[in-house]
Amino acid sequence: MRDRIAQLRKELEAIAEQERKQRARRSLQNVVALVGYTNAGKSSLMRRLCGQEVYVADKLFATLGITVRALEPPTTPPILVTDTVGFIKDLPHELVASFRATLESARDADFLLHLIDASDPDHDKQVEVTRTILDELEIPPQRILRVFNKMDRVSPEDAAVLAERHPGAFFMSTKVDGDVARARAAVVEAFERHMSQDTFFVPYARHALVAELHATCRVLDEQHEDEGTRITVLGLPQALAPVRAALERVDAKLG
Ligand SMILES: Nc1nc2c(ncn2[C@@H]2O[C@H](COP(=O)(O)OP(=O)(O)OP(=O)(O)O)[C@@H](O)[C@H]2O)c(=O)[nH]1
Ligand SMILES: [Mg+2]
Repeated sequence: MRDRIAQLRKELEAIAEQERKQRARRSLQNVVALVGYTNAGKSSLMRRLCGQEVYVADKLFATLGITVRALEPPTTPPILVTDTVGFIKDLPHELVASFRATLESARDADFLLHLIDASDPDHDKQVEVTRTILDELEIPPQRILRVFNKMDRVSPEDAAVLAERHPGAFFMSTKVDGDVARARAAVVEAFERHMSQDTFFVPYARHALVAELHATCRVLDEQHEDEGTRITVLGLPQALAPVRAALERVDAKLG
C-alpha cells in the first residue's frame, strides 16, 4: 500500500511538472498585438500601455522587430502587448523576414488593435492594406479593434465624419492620458469578456495548483478547509481547463 502511494505520488508530481510547463506556455497566449501601417503610433501606444522604453520615431519602419511587454500596472492574469513591424503596400525586400515574424505574432494574438493614423489624408488606403493582410491570415474580424490614433490632429468636423463612417471603432491620441486609460480598459475588457468563473476544491497535497490559479487567474474567494482549499476564480478557458483536468485525473487515480 505504501509503495503504491509512493508510486502514485511520483506520477502525480511528474504530471504536475508537465502541467506547470504547459501552463507556462499557455499563459504566454494572453496576448494583444498592435498592428497597422507604419508610423500609425503602435510603439507610442505600447510605450504608454506598458510604461517601458520602446523606440518611437517619426520615420517609416522605426520598429524592425517584435517587442513583447506586459501591460503595466500588471493585470492578473498578465496581458502581454506585442509591438510589430508596420504594414506597407509594397514591402521592401530586406524587410520581408522581420515582417514574417509580425504576421506570426498577429496570427497568434488573442486580440489585435489595428492602429490607424487618422491625421494622414491617405489613411483609407492604409487601412485597406492592413485589412487585406489580416484577411489573408484568416484572423476573425471580431478579434480586431480598429483604433484611429492621432485624433489630436483631426478637426472636430473630420472626427465626426470618421465616427459616422466607422461605427464600433476606437478613437484616441497617445498624447492624451485619458485616451490611453480608455485604451487600456478596452484591452482588459476584451480579455475579461472571455473569462468565466469557476470554483475548485484543491486537496492540500496539490497546493501547487492553487499557486497556479493565483498566477493565471483572478482569485475571487479562497477558503482553507480541513482537507484542502476551496477557491473561486475568474479566468480564461485556457487557464481553467487544465486545472479542472488535473483535479479530475487525481480523483480518477485515487478513486
Ligand atoms: N500628434 C500625434 N502624434 C503621434 C501620436 N501617436 C504617435 N505619434 C507620433 O507618430 C510618430 C510615429 O510613432 P510610432 O509609435 O513610432 O509609430 P509606429 O506605428 O510604431 O511606426 P513603425 O514602427 O514605423 O511602424 C512619432 O513621431 C510619434 O510621436 C498621436 O496620438 N498624436
Ligand atoms: Mg514602431
